[in-house]
Amino acid sequence: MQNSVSEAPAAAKRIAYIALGSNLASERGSPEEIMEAALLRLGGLGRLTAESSLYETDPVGYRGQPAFVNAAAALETQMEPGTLLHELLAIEREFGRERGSTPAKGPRTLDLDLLLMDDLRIDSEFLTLPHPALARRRFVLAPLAEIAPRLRHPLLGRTMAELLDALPDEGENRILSVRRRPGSSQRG
Ligand code: PH2
Ligand code: MG
Ligand code: MG
Repeated sequence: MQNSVSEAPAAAKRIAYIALGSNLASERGSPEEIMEAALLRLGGLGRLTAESSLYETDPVGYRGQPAFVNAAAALETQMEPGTLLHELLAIEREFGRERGSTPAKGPRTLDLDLLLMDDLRIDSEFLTLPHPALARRRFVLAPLAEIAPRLRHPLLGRTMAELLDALPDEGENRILSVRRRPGSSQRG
């Protein structure tokens, strides 16, 4: 079809997988309320095709902090990876995230990590895809395997369900509880 207004080809749609985490209340409410609000907000960036349950998890890396609430979401978007990352960082700030004044891996109101975008491989100063720690962290893999069990890791060649099975459910990687949400399921 001819189109005299815009001749630029439409950008490809990709599925981005995003990890969410919170272990600090803010004026937006408790970590659970922050997660619900953040999932709604992510829907403003594209089409949310799947949202996981909420996972209560032991803190990994920096022990002296409250348990986290973690989740994962799949977002269909035409944004380029760098643009999407920029948007995720802006949403973290909207939700009261302060970088710099707080310890690395310490308590946070909202953490949004870009895990995968289709099978893109990126290794830049700002963004690494797939996320390098993805396969080591149960708090990331468990919600991700819930929404995308058959999704294959572009470098490791194994599915999310297989990678999760290979991780011990003990020590630092413990999941304390799982709370199903009305929106949680595999979709699309
Ligand atoms: N995030 C961290 C450090 N440790 N532990 C859990 N359980 N969940 C997280 O989201 C998390 C963490 C830094 O991003
Ligand atoms: Mg993180
Ligand atoms: Mg982060």
